[in-house]
Parts: sequence; structure tokens; C-alpha cells
Amino acid sequence: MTDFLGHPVSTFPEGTRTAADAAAAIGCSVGQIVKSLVFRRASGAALLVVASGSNRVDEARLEALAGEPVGKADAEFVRSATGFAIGGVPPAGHTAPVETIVDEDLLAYEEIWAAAGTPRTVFPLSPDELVALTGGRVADVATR
Ligand code: 5CA
Repeated sequence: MTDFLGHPVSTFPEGTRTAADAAAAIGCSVGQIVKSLVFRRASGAALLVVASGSNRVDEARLEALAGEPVGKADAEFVRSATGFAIGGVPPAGHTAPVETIVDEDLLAYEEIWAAAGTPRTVFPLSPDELVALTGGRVADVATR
């Protein structure tokens, strides 16, 4: 694949499965990697958090934003909610739209990189483009 959601894709045979792998392959900081993390609302719906690679998502903050308990999704739920397997989940372009929260720390960078659907592909974009692509709500979700 040479293009994902209108962005040119870079392929790294050595792998971009984790944020650390992706940063090493690209030669950028881990903070510039967009982690696309799927959570499951207590009511059953998927909730995607696109977080800076250097952050940990604070589930208490996320629950406050979601208005109900949330838990980390398992691999099967991730696949059914997005159409992609863990390690390659992109921030958008899912089989059906997924409610999304964007980690505000990503807005500090000029350029960020997200998975393009596989554990070997990524694409660069700006934080504004990420917000537009996901239709996400920008919020403070990181543990401090
Ligand atoms: N390709 C890179 C970034 S470009 C990537 O996808 N990184 S990631 O952080 O978004 O995806 C890996 C994440 O998947 C991990 O941070 C972890 O939260 C989650 N994960 C890994 N293994 C499992 C698992 N067995 N069950 C549920 N979630 C998992």
C-alpha cells in the first residue's frame, strides 16, 4: 500500500508494531508516534484513544470523559471494532466509525506518525490532520 487516507505510507520491514519500534524505524521521538488504543465502554461500544507514544492513558480520566466505566479491549474486540489487528490499528479508516479521543499532548508536535493498518507501515500527518481525520475530541488523558 502506498497511500492511506490520502497520506503517503512508509514501509519498514524491521517492523513498527509498537511505538518504540516505530520511533526507532522512523528516527523520530516516541512522543511523535500515535498509539491507537481501543477501549470498551461498559455499555459495549468501542472507544478509541489516540495517544502520544510516550504517554500512558489514565483510565480514571478516560472514564470521567466517557461518563461510564471503560476497560482495555482484547485482541478480538479490537479486530471486530476496527477491522485491524493490534500492532497496526490506524487512527481512522475503520470498518465503521469509532468514537475517538485525541491526546492533547500530540498537538505539541509539528509532525506525528500513525499506523497505516499493518505492523510494518506508518504515515506522517499533522496534529490538525489527526483531529480532522478522527473527528475526535481533544482531551487530557495521560497519567501525570
Ligand atoms: N504500530 C504501532 C504504532 S505506529 C502501534 O500500533 N502501537 S500501539 O501502541 O497503538 O499498539 C500496540 C498497543 O496494543 C499496545 O500499546 C497495547 O496497548 C495494545 N496491545 C498489545 N497487545 C495486546 C493484547 N494482547 N490485548 C490487548 N491490547 C494489546
